[in-house]
Amino acid sequence: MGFLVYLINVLLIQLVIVPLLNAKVIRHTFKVSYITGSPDGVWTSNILGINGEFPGPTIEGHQGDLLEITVLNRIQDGQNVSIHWHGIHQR
Ligand SMILES: [Cu+2]
Repeated sequence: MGFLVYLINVLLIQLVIVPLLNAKVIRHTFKVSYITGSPDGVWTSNILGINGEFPGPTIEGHQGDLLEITVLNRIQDGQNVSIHWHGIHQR
């Protein structure tokens, strides 16, 4: 029983406390607008880009970090914009 408590404490510290102590706030500003591009490599057309790029910028962080993303709608014809992410576990 004593070893199990020790193991749980070690895991708690390593998986929860240490990441929180090293956590950072990572801020990005995404300006969404039309750009000219050919994401399929064939046809060039107006596509939505972020900060003039497609695909958008890479966001890097570590467990426990807080991501603060400001999205500015700069779509020239006044459309609404929404952002979502794929491929990561989010809370
Ligand atoms: Cu999607």
